[in-house]
Amino acid sequence: MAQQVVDKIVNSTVGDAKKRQMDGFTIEQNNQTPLTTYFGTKIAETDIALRAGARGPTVLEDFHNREKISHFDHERIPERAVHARGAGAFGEFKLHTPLTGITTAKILTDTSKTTPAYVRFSTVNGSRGSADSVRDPRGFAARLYTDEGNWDLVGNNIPIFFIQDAIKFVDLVHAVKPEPHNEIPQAQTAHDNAWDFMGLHPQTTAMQQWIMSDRAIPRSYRMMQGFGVHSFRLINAEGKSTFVKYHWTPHLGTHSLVWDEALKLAGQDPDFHRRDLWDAIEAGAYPKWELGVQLIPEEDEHKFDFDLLDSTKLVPEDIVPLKNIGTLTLNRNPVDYFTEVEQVAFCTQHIVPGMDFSSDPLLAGRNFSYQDTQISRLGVNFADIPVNRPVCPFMTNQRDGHMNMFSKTNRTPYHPNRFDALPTTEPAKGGFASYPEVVSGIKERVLGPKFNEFTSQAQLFYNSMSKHEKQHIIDAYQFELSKCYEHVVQQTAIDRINLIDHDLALAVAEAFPAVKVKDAVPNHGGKSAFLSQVEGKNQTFTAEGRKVAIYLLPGYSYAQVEPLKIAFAAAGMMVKFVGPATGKIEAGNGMTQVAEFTFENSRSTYFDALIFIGGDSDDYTKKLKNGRLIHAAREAYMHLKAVAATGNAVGWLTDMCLPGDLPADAKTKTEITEANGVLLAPSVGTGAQFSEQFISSVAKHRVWDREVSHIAA
Ligand code: HDE
Repeated sequence: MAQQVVDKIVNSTVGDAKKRQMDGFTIEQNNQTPLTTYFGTKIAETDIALRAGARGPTVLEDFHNREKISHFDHERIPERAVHARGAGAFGEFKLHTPLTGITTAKILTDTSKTTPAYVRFSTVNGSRGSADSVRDPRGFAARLYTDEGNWDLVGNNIPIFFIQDAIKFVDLVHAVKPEPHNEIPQAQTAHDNAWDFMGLHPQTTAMQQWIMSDRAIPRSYRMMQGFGVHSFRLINAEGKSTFVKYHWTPHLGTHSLVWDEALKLAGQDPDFHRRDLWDAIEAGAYPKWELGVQLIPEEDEHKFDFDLLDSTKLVPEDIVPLKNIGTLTLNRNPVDYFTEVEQVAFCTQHIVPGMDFSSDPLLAGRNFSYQDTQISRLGVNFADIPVNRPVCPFMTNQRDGHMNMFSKTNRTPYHPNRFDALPTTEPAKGGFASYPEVVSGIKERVLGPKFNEFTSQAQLFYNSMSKHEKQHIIDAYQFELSKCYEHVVQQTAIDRINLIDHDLALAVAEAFPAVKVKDAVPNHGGKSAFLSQVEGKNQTFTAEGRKVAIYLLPGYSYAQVEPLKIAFAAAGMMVKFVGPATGKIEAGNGMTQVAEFTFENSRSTYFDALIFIGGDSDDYTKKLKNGRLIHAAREAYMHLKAVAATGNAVGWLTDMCLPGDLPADAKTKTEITEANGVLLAPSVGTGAQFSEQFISSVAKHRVWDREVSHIAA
C-alpha cells in the first residue's frame, strides 16, 4: 500500500482512526477472485506439482510449488518468551475526569477525544498453544493510540510482581517454565523448580499469595482487573511530578473460576477465555473497564512503610483511594490473528509527554527488554507493522533494516540538518522531557532498605480474604506442592507460608505429613477492604454478560422457555440452548427452538448457569434420564453455579441428580422453592418471579454456602 494511500485513509476523519489505518493494510480476499502467486500471477493448478511424466520426478522449475513450500517453511516466528498465549481486541478509550494540573498528557486531560485502543490479554507461563484456564497471572497489555504517540500500559491482572529487580526475571522465568530436562509441566508452577525458586526468594512471598488465590484463574478476560504494577510519574506544565499507579476495573466485576472447573476446561475448551472474549464482542456485549489512578504527590514518596519503587508491594486503596478517570471499551475483533495479535509489540517505554517512569528497578529492566525482544521476534522495523503504527503523524530518522515498509521522502535523515525548520525537539514545543529528578549515590548493587520486608503485604492479602477464598488458597498450595517431589522444596515452601500465617501453614501441611511446621510467627492481623473478590469494596455483581444454558429435549414446554429468553436478554445475559442434537428442537406444542450446543459437544463448564426445562407430557422425565444431563446438573452444582429446573424436570433434579442436597418434596409444591442456591419451579412456570430470582442468583457469581456444606461433608 503506497504511503499516500495510507495517509489519505489516516487523514480522513470518519470513524476510528486506527480502524481506518488498519483498513488501508487489509487485503480483501475471497474465493471469487482467481488464485495467484504472492506476486499476482494467475495459477492454473495448485494441487499437483509439475513433474516429468506422471510417475517422474518433480521439477525445480515449478515456481508456484517452490513459493508455496518455501513460504510455508518460514511461516513461524519465535513465540513470546513469556505471555506467548493470548487474545487481542480493538476498542476505544474516553476520558471523563481530566487530570488537569497533574499532567500535560492530552490522553489524561482532554475529555473531548475518543482514542483508539487495543488490548492483548495473555497467560504468562504457557506456550502459544497452551490452555487458557491454567493457574497463572494474566497479562493485560493496553495500548492507546493517542494523538501524541502510542501509550503502552503493559500490565497484569495482579497489582504486584514476583521480584523486585529486573535482573532476577531471567532466573524467575527459567524456574517457572517447564523443567529443562523433560519440558514438564506445561503452563503451571506446580513443579519443583518453581517452588524452589519461590522458597529461596522471600521477595516472592506476597505474589505467591496472589497466584494461589482465585485471581490466577479468572472467569473471563472481561472480568479481570488490570494493573500497571509499577509507580509511574505524571508531569504537569510546571514540571511538577506526581506518582501514579494505574488500575483497570471491569464493569462486569472481578470474578474467577473454581479450580476443578479450570482444570477441566483446560481439556474441554483450551480456548475458553479467547472464545469468551471473541463471542462477547461478536454479540455486541462489549467489555468495558474504568481506568483508575492512585495519585501520590512527590513529597509523599517516603511516607509509606514500603518503598514506592518496590513492585512486590501495592499501595492499599484504603490509604490512597482510587479515582476513576475514563472508560475503555473493546468493540472490534481482529480480522487476522497473526498480523493483529501475534505481531502486536508492546513496549513499556512507549509513553507520551506529560508522563514519565519512576526509578523502580523492575521497570528499568522492562524498558530495555520489550524493545529488545520485539527485534528478535519481529525485526528491527516492528514499528512498521500496521497494528503497531501510531495514528498520529511521526517523523523519525531511523532508517533501513530488514522489512522496511515505507519510502520516506526525507533526504537528510540526521539532526540537525540544513532543512530543519525551527527545532521541535524542545519540551516547550511539546516534546517529551524526562523529569529532572535529583539523584545521587555511589555505584553499588543494593536496593533501598524497605525492599527487605517481605511478609507484611502477604499477610494483608491473606487476612483480607473471605473464608472461602482462604480455603481456596490452602487447596491451591496443597495442589501445587504435592506436584513437587523434593522434600526440601515442600519444607522451604511451608516455612515461608508459616511466616505469613501459622494456621495457613498448618492447614497446608496437612497434606504433607513429612513436613514440619515451625513455631508461630505473629501475623499483624491488618486487612484491606479492597482485596477480596467476595467481600471487597468496589466489587461489582451483575448477571450482565453471563452465559446461561437452557437444556431442552423434544417435547419440552415451550411456554416455560419464552419468558426466560426475554427476561435474560433484558438483563444483558447470553442464552445458549443445549439439546440432543444441534438445530431445531420441537416443543410439546410443535414450536421450535434452535440448539447451538449438544449434550455431547458441551459441558456445564462452558456456562455460568444452567436451567433444565420440563416437558408437556409425563414421559418427558424418562428422556431426562441421560448420563450427560445428570452429570451436567451435578457438575454445575458442585461448581457452585446457579441451577434451576422447571415443570416435571424438578423431580428429576431433586431425585436423580442431587438427592439429599435438595428437598424431595419440592416437586409437589405449587410455589418456587429455593434450596442451596437451586431454583425449583414445578408448577408456577417461568414468570417474572422465577426470572428475577434466577437473574439475582447468577449475579452473585457463585453460591458460596454450597461449598461450605460440601467442605463440611
Ligand atoms: Fe513482561 N515481558 N517482563 N511483565 N510482560 C514480556 O515482551 C519482562 C513484567 C507483561 O501481550 C516480553 O513482547 C521483564 C511485569 C505482559 O504482547 C518480554 C520483566 C509485568 C506481556 C518481557 C517483566 C509484565 C509481557 C515477552 C521484569 C506486569 C505481554 C514478549 C523486569 C506489569 C505483552 C514481549 C503482549 C511480555 C519482559 C515483568 C507484563 C520478554 C524483563 C512486572 C502483559 O520482553
